[in-house]
Amino acid sequence: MSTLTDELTDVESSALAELERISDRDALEEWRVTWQGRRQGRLPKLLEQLPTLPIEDRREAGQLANRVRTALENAYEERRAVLEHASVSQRLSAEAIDVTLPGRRVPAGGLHPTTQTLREIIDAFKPMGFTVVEGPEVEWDYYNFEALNIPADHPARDQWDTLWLDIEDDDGKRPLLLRTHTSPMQVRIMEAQEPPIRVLVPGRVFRHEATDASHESVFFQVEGLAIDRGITFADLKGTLYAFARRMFGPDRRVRFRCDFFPFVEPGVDMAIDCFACKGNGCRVCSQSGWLEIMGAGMVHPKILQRVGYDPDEYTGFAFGMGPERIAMLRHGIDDIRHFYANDLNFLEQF
Ligand code: FA5
Repeated sequence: MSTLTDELTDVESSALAELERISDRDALEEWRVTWQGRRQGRLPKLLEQLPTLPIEDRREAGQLANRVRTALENAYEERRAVLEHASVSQRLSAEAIDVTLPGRRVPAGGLHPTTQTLREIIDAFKPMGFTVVEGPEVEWDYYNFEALNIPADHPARDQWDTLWLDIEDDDGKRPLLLRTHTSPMQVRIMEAQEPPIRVLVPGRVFRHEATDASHESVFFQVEGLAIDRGITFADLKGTLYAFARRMFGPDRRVRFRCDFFPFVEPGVDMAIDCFACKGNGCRVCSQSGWLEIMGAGMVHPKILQRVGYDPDEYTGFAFGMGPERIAMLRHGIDDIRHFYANDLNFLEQF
């Protein structure tokens, strides 16, 4: 009898002392198995001896055994709660967010300067009734040259160094190329619809050129076309003048000089007075006081005839400009190659 009660008291104090020192959940589980484990636990092993005691000792030993078992169970639960709490607060402090730290910046994307300029050009023409149409970048020789009064042996082809594609249509008569300008869309639009026409055609064009500070081999153009009864050169001038003032400011002066493009007659190049030096001559305008911004002219009667319009009934004008060159003028950019070099130091300025 005395041995079992001694052993029970001994188990109680040893187990509780050991429990005090436990600081993690694995050790706690080990403790539970050692002392309380159903088969091999030290307390259950002692309890197995109870029925072997003489009947007169059994009651007292049974009460002690119950007390020890309850004490161990309570102590175990208490320790488990303490450890649980510690691990939660440990985790919370590990995951804590310092709300006083400055936030991380989300890098914001932006529109490419060419896109911004294209949109501004379009916005300047919109109030005058122009709508936007796009066309194919891979084009037939026919639309890029032939239909624009530039036959195969015409010297004007030299003006547009062309990237030819190694593909032809079935009868080998219509070679394909990467369009050298957006003017082919003039013909495609006139073929597809009747006047009145007022369209803008923004798009990428390609030239087999060595690049330099003002020439890219892949760049953008915006074509404009207006066809109706009674359109005169005065309309061309008035429209482009209104555009220049919307785009470059109300004080702009405009200059038209004769120029040659086989698909217009007469043809002009249009310049605005240099906004950097107000026409006095500076680095931006190469000391000339003027900035050339586009080619334009009255649509050639032969082209009107080719698409089935009567040139005595309908007339119109067309123009074509390079948005990168316009963006360069407006922002003082000294090299067109910055536009497509994908350098964020450049792009983030816009
Ligand atoms: C043309 O391409 C004609 N299709 C424009 C036209 C349309 C005239 C309708 C008459 C009627 P040009 O080759 O000059 O013309 O190019 C027009 C504009 O594109 C130029 O004023 C310039 O702003 C831009 N440009 C031309 N070549 C380059 C280049 N290599 N890099 C960047 N921009 C260019």
